[in-house]
Amino acid sequence: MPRLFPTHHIRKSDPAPALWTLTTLDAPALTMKTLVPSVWEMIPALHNYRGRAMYETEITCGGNVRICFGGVSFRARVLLDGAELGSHYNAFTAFDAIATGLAYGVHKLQVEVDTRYGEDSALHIPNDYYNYGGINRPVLVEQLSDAYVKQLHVTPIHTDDGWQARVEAILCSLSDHDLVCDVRLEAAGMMACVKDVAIAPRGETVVTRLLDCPDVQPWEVEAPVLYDVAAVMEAAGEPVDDLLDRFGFRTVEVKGKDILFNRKKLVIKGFNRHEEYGPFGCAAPVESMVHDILLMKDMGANAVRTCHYPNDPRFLDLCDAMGLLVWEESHARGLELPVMQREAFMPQNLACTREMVQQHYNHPAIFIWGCLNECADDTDYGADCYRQTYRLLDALDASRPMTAALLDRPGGKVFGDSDVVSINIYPRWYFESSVTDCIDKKRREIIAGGGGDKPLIISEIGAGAVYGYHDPIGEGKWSEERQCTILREQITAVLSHPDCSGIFIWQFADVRVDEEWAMKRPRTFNNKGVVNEYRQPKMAYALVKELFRSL
Ligand code: ADA
Repeated sequence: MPRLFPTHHIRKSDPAPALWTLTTLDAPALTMKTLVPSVWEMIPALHNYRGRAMYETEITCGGNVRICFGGVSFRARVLLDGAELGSHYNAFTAFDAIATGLAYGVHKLQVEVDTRYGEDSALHIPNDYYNYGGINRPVLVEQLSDAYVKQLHVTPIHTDDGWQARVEAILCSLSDHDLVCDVRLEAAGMMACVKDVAIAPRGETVVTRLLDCPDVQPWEVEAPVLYDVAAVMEAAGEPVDDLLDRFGFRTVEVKGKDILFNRKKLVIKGFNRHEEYGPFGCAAPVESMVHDILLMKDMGANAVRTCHYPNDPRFLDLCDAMGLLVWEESHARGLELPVMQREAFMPQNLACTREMVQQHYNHPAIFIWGCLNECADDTDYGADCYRQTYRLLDALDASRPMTAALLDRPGGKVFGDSDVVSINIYPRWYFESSVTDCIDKKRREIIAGGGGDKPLIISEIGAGAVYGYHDPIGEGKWSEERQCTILREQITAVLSHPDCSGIFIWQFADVRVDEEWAMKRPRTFNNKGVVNEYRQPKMAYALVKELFRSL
């Protein structure tokens, strides 16, 4: 996927053409040129379009061609020269489609995109954010040899003698014959050569080595030191393929009620951030990602939560490079029991969770995995879904803790099942209670539910304000003054509570919501941002900056 540094020296990997032709397949009928990546909601006639569209372009290539999509929102069917090559569900994870033995020349690439809600879509439902349509993340066209590095994972390990890196590469064959190759695994300047690795026809082989890495610096928020990791394949002395990435040396542990980052107690001062920017929707330009990180850090934040889905790897690259911890979570928000019981739910939830961890494993900034925000954890069926998802997370990555932001309601059944308990609370906004009383009440429920000995994160807390609406006398709801008064109590209470490991403010920026939510959401936006959808600061910006920097 397009990253912010080179990921290949050997493999030929180019961006797909930027201009595509979009044709709607439902009313209103429209054919026009558009930019990829983008969402069709920025086209005036399609501002509220929910339906299907065909995207079309031409690519010049041949041999083994791998087309990599960073994200298509939210159902995709890929066709090459009219024949179906692959399909994918979910806007927020990458996928590929591979054609082998293609004649060299110009080929027609089409992607049918579909945003209609339906029984077969359990994760994209009308929600308190907007489900956009389009090819929302970049597309790459790669030319592969008969074998390629499909995945490269590196795990930093801290021992009494210093740092090690466990490097694991998955090598994949596109050939009908047995292949043998040599593989070089490199991390932080250290290297291991593995000779004569056999890959079965159309099969995969996993190669793993543990490298001692002396003289490396740890990755810290204040000093985010990154190192290169690579897997390079050769056959008969000739280069075949390579995959490069970046990583950092750091540890994350849960000890009693604390989260330890590089063995020091972590206090989270974070924001919830939807990956969305003004008219560009969920195809947020990379420039806005840098700007968002600068704003969050300016306010004194050390962490961001990617509510409620995996983010663009370029945003994660920036967090790695600029020093912002990430709670990355798989896609789900507020799915009640009937949605969780849909046939599609668990396969889609587990697929998204698997793709997230596999694709983003190396980012040192990610310190915790999240899943299933505010789903039906108070039911036996729902609790079982949480447990299955936790089991998958644990199997995919034992090196990071996991959690889920749970809804503030009685009867939670999974407090004891995650490494960290996280809870979303809105005292003073949705109900009247002092913030401290609300946390104490929640703590009692968590203790009763078996999670009292774990760290507790307040994963959401906040209040709404319509940008520019002032009421200094009455501090009416939706005024910037009211938002400040509530946030002041919320942030102060959470950060001074002895049982809390930190806070993620809901939310960084205002986001568009689905029409179904319009009656509860002025402007059809969730207005709890401390900046609006164009990043214009509300009064709360200065308040958060004052509190995050002083508490
Ligand atoms: C929930 C949810 C968020 C948002 C928030 C709110 O906690 O997780 O997505 O909807 O409430 O604004 O009410």
